[in-house]
Amino acid sequence: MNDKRSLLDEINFYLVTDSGLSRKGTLSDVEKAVAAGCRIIQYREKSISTKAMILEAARIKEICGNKAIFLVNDRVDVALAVDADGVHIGQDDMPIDIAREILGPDKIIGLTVHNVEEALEAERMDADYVGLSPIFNTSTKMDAGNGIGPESIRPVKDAIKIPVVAIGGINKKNCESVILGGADSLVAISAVVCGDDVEKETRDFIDLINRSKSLR
Ligand code: 3NM
Repeated sequence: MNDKRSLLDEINFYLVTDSGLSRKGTLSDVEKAVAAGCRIIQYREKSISTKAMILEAARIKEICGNKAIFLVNDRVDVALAVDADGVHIGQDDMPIDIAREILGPDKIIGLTVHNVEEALEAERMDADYVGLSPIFNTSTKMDAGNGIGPESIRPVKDAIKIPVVAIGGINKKNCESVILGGADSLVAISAVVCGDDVEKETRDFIDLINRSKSLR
């Protein structure tokens, strides 16, 4: 049993890296987010060689230590190479049953879903959590499509037992609507890594999420 798995019950703010948008660089962003109390990091890198990814992923794994879950976006091979805690995959990435077979029962697998049907299927296929997207319009991922709105979270949350992580266009102003909408956790990429102070932005999000959860 992967003891990091228990951290899944405690996740609040979820950092996804983006080297294209980051002002201070991926490693700095991860360090600052973990220092601020972020308990889950997803390394999402589309622009460097596999070798460079493995070197960077190994550093991120060290930074996360026992404090944060460390997942790799899409690349099951990179996750295995550095013994990450798991992967996050999209609907068009490696099919989840194959990823599970390769990674084994202890690794964490998150799957992106867009509606209740995909969420039910994700749970049936043994996903550990779902990423529901995109909640709002976003320019960070060009092919994300139109925002489904925070009111789309509750039906998904009520349909499944695994955690629901909201992503897409989330900022400090609309964060409360996402948590009150039923999300267990949320990702905000541009709202955090485009800022000057990733540690402060992360702490602000964690505070906002905790405060919004206390209103539910
Ligand atoms: N996936 P921001 S939206 C990585 O819809 C990602 O699946 C999405 O960035 C999806 O917080 C997205 O800056 C980017 O909007 C989210």
